[in-house]
This record gives sequence, structure tokens and C-alpha cells, in this order.
Amino acid sequence: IDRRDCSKIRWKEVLDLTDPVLAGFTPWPADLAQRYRDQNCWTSETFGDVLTARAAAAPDRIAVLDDANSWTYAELDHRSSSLATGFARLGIVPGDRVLVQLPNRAEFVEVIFALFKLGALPVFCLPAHRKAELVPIAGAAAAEAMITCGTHQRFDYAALAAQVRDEVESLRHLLLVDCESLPQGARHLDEYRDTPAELAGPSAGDVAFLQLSGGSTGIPKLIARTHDDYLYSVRRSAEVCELDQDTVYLATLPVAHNFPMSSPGILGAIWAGGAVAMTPDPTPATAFPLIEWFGVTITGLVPPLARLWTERAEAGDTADLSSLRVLQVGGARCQDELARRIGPALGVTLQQVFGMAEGLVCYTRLDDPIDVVVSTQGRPMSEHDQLAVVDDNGVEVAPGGTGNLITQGPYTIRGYYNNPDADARSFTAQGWYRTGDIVSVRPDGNLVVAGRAGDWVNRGGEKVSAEELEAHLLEHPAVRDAVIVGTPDPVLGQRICAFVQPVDPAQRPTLISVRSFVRSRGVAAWKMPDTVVVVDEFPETGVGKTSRKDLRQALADGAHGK
Ligand code: OOB
Repeated sequence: IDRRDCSKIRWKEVLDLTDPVLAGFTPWPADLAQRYRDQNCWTSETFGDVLTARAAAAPDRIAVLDDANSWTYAELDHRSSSLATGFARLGIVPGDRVLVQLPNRAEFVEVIFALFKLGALPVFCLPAHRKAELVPIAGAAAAEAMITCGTHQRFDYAALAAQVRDEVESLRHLLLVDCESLPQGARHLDEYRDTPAELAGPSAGDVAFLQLSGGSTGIPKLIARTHDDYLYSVRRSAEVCELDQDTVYLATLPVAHNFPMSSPGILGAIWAGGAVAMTPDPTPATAFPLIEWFGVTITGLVPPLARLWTERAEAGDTADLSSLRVLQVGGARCQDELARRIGPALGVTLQQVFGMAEGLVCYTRLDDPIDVVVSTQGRPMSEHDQLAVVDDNGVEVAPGGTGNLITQGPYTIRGYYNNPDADARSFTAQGWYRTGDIVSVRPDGNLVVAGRAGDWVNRGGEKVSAEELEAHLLEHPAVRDAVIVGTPDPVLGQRICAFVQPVDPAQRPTLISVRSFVRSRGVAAWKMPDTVVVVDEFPETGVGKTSRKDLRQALADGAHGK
């Protein structure tokens, strides 16, 4: 019996701890798990193993950079082992859940690797989350501890964490990075930098962390990912994105999100032995100088940010972005109009990324023809991903047809953590994940995302795809960005409301001009917007995607159109 097996026996059987992770975790069926091992997708390595191996191979290479820190691989490996030992002294045991809410800063990396090495599970919260999100998340995860920071961007995260702790019974420990006045009962992270001790550590089949599903309401949907499955997605992503030791990946989006975490993200950069750089603020004013300063080679953005960066570059921003080779755009549909402008404006290769925290990630490849890069959301990263496009009855549509995307594979979950109700809705009887996305697959294998199952306006039985109408509105000379949502109508069921951001606030597009423009493009009359609401900004989800939910709410609260 090797050390790993001993650790499992000690922890799970001899001490007879009931392991809630196993209780709420849906494993792959045994035959599929064996296949993924045989196919060398799952290699039995853990994230801690990878970091330690990279540190042994190249101890002095830079692993992590932010505006205050620059750590080599040897330093990162040591720092995370030291914290893992300190956390164990505090009483955190393998399998415990630990909420991590940190902005993009170097400490994020040492904290998650410390938890990985210990076998405790980080629960990845976004800096934008507040009490209304964190309390249910902590409750659903039965979290033992929370790690956050003091004041960041004028918000007091320590005070928020103390409020969450006071409402969640399981939450016993509050650890703070960089906090001047600690809330009562909280400790400073630096108190747990112990001399590294041998820890039993997890095995690769164990759950590594809990990720959050985007856009859930009610009980949060938690996504349990194992070392085996997530490391495979990280490795394949790093290969597809051609990362190597010279990569400098800039974490621009909130790093707790699956896209900057692993597609290929910070974990991909570490897998490749490259460097992770952090920016706490994604706007060009902060990010452009950092790209120049750190020599960033790749980063990832959501479409609204990609638009901002493109506009800034087109307007002649003077920062030197010549080190940046690849700009990834994903998280929401990048309109073709924007996709066409990104490469020329920023001097980069655009890569579209269509992925989900539940698993499947598709990429356009770096040598794809421009038509593929501009008009598609790429193809699965793994030959072992299985995809099907089905109608509302679950019957596969004809090749090339549009329908609901379902998927299974070596890094797509088989069920949410401890949430049978969500599983019944989101997984087929055979265990395939229903993505909720409406797609078509081109003959060349690339996917085109037509929208979310919910992002259709049903206007008296005529279905209008929000994405399709938005693409038309974006061609209007006075429209900078557009979002279509359905509003209740007593006669039609739904009416079409267009939220638009003007190019020039002094020239606000009117309903008449928008309708006649759309009509002039040869679009069916029933797709004409019924209402136009001009707004200066769109509300965002925590990761920068435009929040259709909040726009619908704004309408319900009386945002009036013209
Ligand atoms: C990523 O992950 P989540 O879990 O926040 O959101 C997943 C959903 C997808 O089901 C899809 O509806 C949408 O976000 N989405 C896209 C998209 N990328 C994601 N819709 C259209 N075009 C795209 N390129 O958002 C995520 C996870 C890993 C990598 C990239 C994104």
C-alpha cells in the first residue's frame, strides 16, 4: 500500500469519517471511468503533484506576478506547502469545504494550491458575490472556513465575511489576506505559514474543488470537479492554446471563474511551466500597461470587455501590446461584427472559447481560417468529448440542424453536488449534461451558438432569437451594443424589447430609426422590436457577462422605452 492509499484508509475508513463530498458527488459510471484512464485522459496526478514537479524542474522560473509580488516556482511550491500545513494545524481536514473570495492577486494561487495539497476543497466565489449569494453557497457546501481579504476597491470583504459567518452554522474559521482590522474571531492568513510537513494529500480521483454554476436561482448549483478530470481539461487546454514555458497568462477576468482558471487560464499556465500575471481591474487603463510591463502573451475576455479593448486600441491607445499573441473571447456569444475587429485592432490572434463550468470547453484553433475564428465558437478540445444536438423531445436533429446541445465526456460532470432536483432537470437518463445552449454544428465540426434555450422571445408563437436580432442591431451606426429581452404582453404572450447602448450619448437611437433600420436589412416584420430602451451601461453578472435577468428586472421595475 503506498502513502496515498494509506491516507485514504486513515481518513475515510479507520477514523470512520462520513465523507460528505462522496455523499453528494456523482461519479462517472465505472466503465467510462476505466475508459478515461485507459485512454490516458486521467493520469492519477493531482494539482499539488503538478506544482511540485514544475518546481523541481525549473525552481527559479517565475510562476506568479502581481503588482506587489513575483514568486518563482520554488517559492510558490514552498508557500503553498507551508499554508497547507498551517491549515491542517488550524483543524481543516481533507474533504472540508473552504470558501475562497479573493480578487485577482498572487495570494489566490498559493491559497488554492495549499487547499489542493491538503485535500480540502476551495469553493470558488466571485468578488462580486454578496451576502445573498454567499450565505446559500456556504450553506449548500456546509463550508468550514472562509478565506478572503480586507478592503478591496473600496469594499470591505472582511466585514462581509463576518456577516456570512454569523449566519452559517458550519463556518468556524475566517482567514484574511492583507487586512488591517480583523473582525472578531478572524485570523490573519500569515499566522498559518508553518514549516511544511508531510501531508497525506488527496488522490487524483478525489474532488479537488467546488465551482459555481452560472445563473442559478434558488439553491446554488455546486459543481464538484476531481483532480483527474479537471487536470485533463487543463492539460488539453494548454496544448490547444499552445502554451509553453514562455507563456505569460494575464488573469483579467475574475480568476475564480472557470474560464480564467482553466481554459487554459492560470492552471494551464502553471501546467506548462509558464507564468501567471494578475490584474485586479480588467479595463484598458490598468490592463494595457500591465501587458506591456509583464510581457503578457495571452489573456481571455468576455465580449463586453473585448469591445472596450478593441475600441480603445482603434482609438489609438499608445500602450505597447506587441507581446500579446492570443486574445481569447468567451463566456457569451461574441458577435461576428466584433470578432472581425479584434485581431486587426489589437494585433492578436483571436480565439473563441465556448465553455461551461460543468465541463465541455470548445476552442477555435490558433491556425484556423479567419472565417472559422470570426463566425464559430470552435470545436471540443478533446476527441473524447461526445456531443449531440437534439430537439425538445430529445431526438437528434439532422446534421447541421439547430437544437439543444447535450454532452458527456472525460471532464464533464455527471451531476451537481448534492442536488438531485437540479440533476433531474439538467442531465438525461443516460447521464449526458443538458447545456441549455442552442447550437448547430457545421460540416467542419465547429459549433455556432445560436443562443440559450431561454433567450428566445416568443411573440405570439413567432420565435425570435435574441442573438440573431442583436446581430442586426449591432450593424446600426448609432448602436454600440444591444441586448434583446422578452417582456410580458397580455395579447402576444411576449413583446420584443431592445436595450441599446448608443455610440454617442447625444445621438440616442429612436424606436422608429431602429425599426426602419432592421426592416431595411430584410428581416421579417414580426422580429421588429416593440420597444427600445436606451441605456448608458448594461448590468453585469459577477464575471462581466451582460445580465439579461437584471435587464428583464429593470423592465419589470418600470424602465420605459421609446
Ligand atoms: C463559461 O462558463 P459558465 O459556467 O459561466 O457559463 C456557461 C454558459 C454556456 O452554457 C453558454 O450559455 C455561455 O455560458 N457561453 C457562451 C460562450 N461561452 C460560454 N455562449 C456563447 N458563446 C460563447 N463563446 O462561461 C466558460 C467556461 C469555460 C470557458 C469559457 C467560458
